[in-house]
Amino acid sequence: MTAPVIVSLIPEKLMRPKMLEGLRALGDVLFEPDPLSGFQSERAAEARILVGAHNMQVKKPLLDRFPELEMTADYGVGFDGYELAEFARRGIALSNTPDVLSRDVADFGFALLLSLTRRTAEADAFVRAGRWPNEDFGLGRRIFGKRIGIAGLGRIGSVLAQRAAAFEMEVGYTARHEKPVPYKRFADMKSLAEWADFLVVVIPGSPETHHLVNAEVLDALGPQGMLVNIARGALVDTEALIKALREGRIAGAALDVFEHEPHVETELLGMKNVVLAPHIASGTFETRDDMADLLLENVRAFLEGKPLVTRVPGSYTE
Ligand code: 8YV
Repeated sequence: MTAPVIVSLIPEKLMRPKMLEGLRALGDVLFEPDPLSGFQSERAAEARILVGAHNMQVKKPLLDRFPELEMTADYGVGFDGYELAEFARRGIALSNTPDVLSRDVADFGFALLLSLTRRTAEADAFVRAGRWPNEDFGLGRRIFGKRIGIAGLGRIGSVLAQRAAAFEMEVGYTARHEKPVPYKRFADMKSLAEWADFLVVVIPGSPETHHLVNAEVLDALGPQGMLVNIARGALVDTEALIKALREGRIAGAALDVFEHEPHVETELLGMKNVVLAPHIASGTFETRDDMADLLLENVRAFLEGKPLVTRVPGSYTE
C-alpha cells in the first residue's frame, strides 16, 4: 500500500520533533501552512490526513482544496476553527487532544491571576529599570480567601477549581449542568461575575459563546474585580473590556487569548492594569509532547481502521 499523504497546516519549525518523527513513520508529510494561497507540493491535493491547530480556519474553502481527505487531527482541545457540519457531510473524522493539556492550562490561569494581583511583570520591569533605590513599588492584592468565579467547569475548569481550593479560595462556577462538586453554581455569567472577585473564563469558543463577557458582565464584576481569559479571545467583547479598564469599572485583566491574535489592540499594550501573554497556556515541552503523542495515537487508530481515541463530538463517525 502506498504511504498516505499527510498535510500539516502547522509550519515545520513549530512542530515538536517527536510529532514530526511520528508522522513521518505513518506517511509522507508535506507542510502547507497556507493552502488557500496555493500548494507548495503538487501531491498536497492527495492528502488523506490533515494536521491543524487552534488558529486555523478549516472550513469549506480549505476543505475544497483536499478532495481525498478522510481524517483531520487537531493539535489542541478547542475546535472552534473547524466547520463540523462540513466534516460530517464529507465523512471526515476529526480528533483533538483533550485532558493532556488541562493541568498546564489551569496552572497558567493561576500564573496570570497571580501576575495580575501580585504585579510580577510590573515588579520585574521596576527592578530592571533601576527604580528600586529611589521609589516605592506599592502593594498588590492577595488571592487567598477571595472568590474565584470559573466560567465553564469542564476539564480545565475542574482543575482550576482544585488549584483554587489549594489556594484557599472560595469557588463558584457556571456550567450547563449542575455538577457533583462542593462549589456554588450560578445561573449565568453575570450573576457569577457579581459574586466573584476574579472571573476566569474557560469555556469553548463558538458562535453561541461570542462576546459572552460584555459590558454588563464587566460592570457586574465591578471596580475591584479582575478578569482572566485562557480560553478564546472572542468570548470577551474587547472594546467593552478596554473601555471598562480605562474607566476603572474593573480593576484589571490578564489575557492569554485575543480576538484578533496574534494582533493585540494597541490600547491594551499601554495599560498598566493588564497582563498579556501570546496564547501559551498549554505551552510546556511536556504538554506539547503529550499532545503530540495523543495526536499520533489518533492518526494511527484511523489508519488501522479503529475508532479515534479522542474524536471531536459532532464530527464524522463510521
Ligand atoms: C493550542 C489551544 O492548541 O488547545 C487549544 O485549544 O488553544 C492551544 O492549546 C496550542 O497553542 C497548539 O496549537
